[in-house]
Order: sequence, then C-alpha cells, then structure tokens
Amino acid sequence: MSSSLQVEVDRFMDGLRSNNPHQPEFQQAVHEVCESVMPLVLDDERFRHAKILERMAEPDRIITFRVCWEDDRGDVHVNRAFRVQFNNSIGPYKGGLRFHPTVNKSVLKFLGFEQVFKNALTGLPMGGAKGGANFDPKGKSDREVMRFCHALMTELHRHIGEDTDIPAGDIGVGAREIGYLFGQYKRCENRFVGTMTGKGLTFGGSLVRKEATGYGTVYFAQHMLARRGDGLHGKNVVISGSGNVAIYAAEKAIELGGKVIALSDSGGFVHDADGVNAEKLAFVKELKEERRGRIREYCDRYPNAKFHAGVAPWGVPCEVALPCATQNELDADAAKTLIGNGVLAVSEGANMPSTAEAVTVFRDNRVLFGPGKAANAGGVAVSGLEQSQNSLRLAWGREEVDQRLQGIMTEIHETCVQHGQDGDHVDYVTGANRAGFVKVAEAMLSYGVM
Ligand code: NDP
Ligand code: 2IT
Repeated sequence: MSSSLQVEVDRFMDGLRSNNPHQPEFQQAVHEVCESVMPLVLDDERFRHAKILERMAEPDRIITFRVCWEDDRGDVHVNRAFRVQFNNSIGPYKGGLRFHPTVNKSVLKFLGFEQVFKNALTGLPMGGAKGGANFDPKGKSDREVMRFCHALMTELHRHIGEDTDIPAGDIGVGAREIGYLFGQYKRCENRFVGTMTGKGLTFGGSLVRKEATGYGTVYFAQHMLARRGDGLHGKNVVISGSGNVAIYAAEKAIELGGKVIALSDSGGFVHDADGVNAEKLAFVKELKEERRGRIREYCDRYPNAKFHAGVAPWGVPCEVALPCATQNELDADAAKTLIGNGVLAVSEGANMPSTAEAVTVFRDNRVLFGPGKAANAGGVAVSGLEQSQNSLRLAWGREEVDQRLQGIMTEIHETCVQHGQDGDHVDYVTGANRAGFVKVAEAMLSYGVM
C-alpha cells in the first residue's frame, strides 16, 4: 500500500477506534474494508464529500433490551439482547440472531457491518443487520429455550417487520428457536407475514434454506478452484464446526467428490482419515440436530476416528479448508500450518473466522481465499428467496431454489473477480469489499445527506 493511502487508512481508523473503544471485532471488520476501499474513496470526490465511509461505519441504530425469563425450577434469569440495524440503503434490514454467551455489542456490530456488504453481493434488495443475546442454549431444556425466545420476541416484534427488518438464525438459533420466535411474533402482531426467515417448511420456510450457507460455501470453493482448472474431486477437506453451516458444507463437499476428514465443535475436533461418508454424516446430523450432543461422540460410533480435545483442526493436512464455526478461530500460525501442508483453497463458511493476520498470510501466499462475506452469502441469499416466496404466497421446489442459489454464488464469484482481479491473480477480499461498497455507497449518495 502506498504511504499516502496508509496515512488515510490510519487517520480513518484512529477516528473509528476512538469512537468505538473496546470493540476489537468491530474494529477488525472495518479495518479490512477500509484498506480495500480507501483507493475508491480517494478517487471519488463524491464519496469523500459525503463522508460515505464514516456513515457506513456507523449503524443506523442499536436497540438494546432486557430479556427476563424463568427456568424450569422457577428461578428468574436476566439476559441482554440487541438488534443492530446497520444500513437499509438497498433494502430492509436483514440478518441473523445469535444466542451465545460471547454475544456483545462489538460482536454484533462486526456481524451487522459485514452483513451490509454480504447482502449487497447477493444482488437481492437487502440491507444489513444482526442481533442476538448473551443467552447460552447449551444445557437448557426445550421449554426454557421456548420461554426465552417468547420473552425476547415480546420486545423485538415492535422493531421488526416484513418491509422493515427480517431476522433469521445464526449461532445457537436454528429451526427450534426460529419456530418459537416466529410463533410469538405472529401472536404479538396478529398477522402472518414473512418477517423471519429460516422458518419451518410447514409455515412458510423455503426448501434448501437449511442447507444454503454450507452448500454456498462449497460452491464458492468450487468456483475458485475451477478458475485454476481444478476441482474438489479427490481433495481432502477439513471443516471446523459441526453446526448448521459445517454439516451442509460437508454434505456438498462429499457430493462433489471431496474427502471430509475433520469436523469440530468447541470441545475439539475429530479426525476421520477414512473420510466422512453419507452414512456417517447422517449420524452427525442426528447427533447435532436432534440430540444436541458433542462431536467427540462420533468416535464412540466410529472408533477408527480420533478425537483431539481442546484444539482446532487446522493441523490436519488438507487441500481445502472450510472454517465454519466462529470468528477468529483460525490464526496466523494455523494459516502457516495449512499452507505448509499444501492447502489450495480456504472458503469461509463462518463470519470472519480468520484473524486479520491469518488473512494476510493467505493473501501474501496467494492461497485461494474466499472471505465470509462472499463465500457464506448463500444462506442470506436463500433467506431473500424465502421472503420472495412469502410475498408471492408460493413455495418453489427444491431444484428451483438450488438452481437460484447456484446462480447467485456464480454471480458473487464473478463480481469478486471483476473487482479484485490484478493480472492473473484475484484477490477475493478486495473484490468482495469493493463490490459491496460501491453498490451501497451509490444508493446512499442518491438519498442525499442523511
Ligand atoms: P451453529 O450454532 O449451528 O453451529 C456453530 C458451530 O460452531 C458449533 O459446532 C459450535 O460448537 C461451533 N462454535 C461456536 N462458537 C465456537 C467457539 N467460540 N469456539 C469453537 N467452536 C465454536 O451455528 P451456524 O452453523 O449457523 O454458524 C456458524 C458460523 O457460520 C457463524 O460464524 C455464523 O455467523 C456463520 N453463518 C451462519 C449462517 C446461517 O445461515 N446459519 C449464514 C452465514 C454465516 P459448540 O456447539 O461446541 O458451541
Ligand atoms: O450471517 C448470516 O448471513 C446469517 N446468519 C444468515 C442471515 C439471514 O438473514 O439469513
């Protein structure tokens, strides 16, 4: 980066840090975008005069509220919930809800900020938002989760709407939670409209939404490899996480001929050198989606596999790595290990799973690196398709939704190439950040100063 560019990035980031102290995840997400788009900002007096970047880095509003609920013993609990409505320049606010003890303002602001760019990349009319609570669903009974979801929606419903803000799932929020949340929304509003996505198939959900993020992440990896005349067939694939995104990333990777040799959760990872096949994956689905068990139980069922407690799976040699668990789960040392072991492609199913230093290592070494805001956009894209179906009062077939998902992932990849190409090389980080920025910035300029 030229020194004048670096001066501008530093100046912008100094301001952002002093305005948002103690928010390391948010600062990290903004810094990456700032580096990518500063040349565009310096090149265009309209962006500079309108303070577009400053405006983009400030959420429209953050709603914070108390969620009070009773556990099965009658003890009362108090949690804190948020909805960060980041930017609705190109469509109503859209983004998931996360239930995890680590949820705080910094985490939800980074997620909401990234969502703005991701949603723009899908080509669908969706603004960016994120929400959630510092509630830990682990170890809670179904009825406790139900009471929590109902209590949360009793407040949230007044801030959302089918043309205002449409929440969905994320970590700790899956089919069960969406059912409880949507049920309470419908009751509070006395209206049945598509204000949430990821709904069950009997009440307005879309086919392929459950699979969409993981499938999309693998489609993105496939496109990156295809540009180099390569493919997934015969490649060893290491996946972190074993939740919604990881499971369906594994399913698609296996279907396309990849050999999935590792999966993880917060307790550690399983290494199955024989590969996870369809039958083993069915076991993982039942373990995680039904029984809410731990990934180490895989080794009780398949004793050839080895469990490694308390560590991430990045030391397992592979050609394709799919981080699908959480932010900053892959650091610079892990990136160097992956490269040392011959990794070709990294496609981020999770949001910001690679630390800033790890991203630098991948980019410097010209690894095919698909950043989350491009590679995991398939989930929110099919959420957008769920909204379309709800508005039309129609339900599309599986094939139709998957075809549209594939089309959108192809377009996102193409857009990243257009905006990130430098000679033969494509920097997907630059491509994704610039393409998302230009679309949202142009819309913001149209509205004047606000
Ligand atoms: P799930 O709750 O279904 O699964 C999360 C998985 O990640 C679990 O295996 C969990 O392990 C693991 N995990 C979570 N936090 C940590 C942690 N701090 N350390 C280690 N492992 C952890 O969530 P999703 O699969 O939906 O989400 C995974 C990622 O994908 C998130 O980054 C999310 O933002 C992103 N994403 C999700 C989309 C969606 O449609 N669901 C769309 C786009 C991105 P454990 O059970 O032990 O906690
Ligand atoms: O990070 C994400 O894109 C999601 N959790 C999905 C959001 C959505 O609205 O489907």
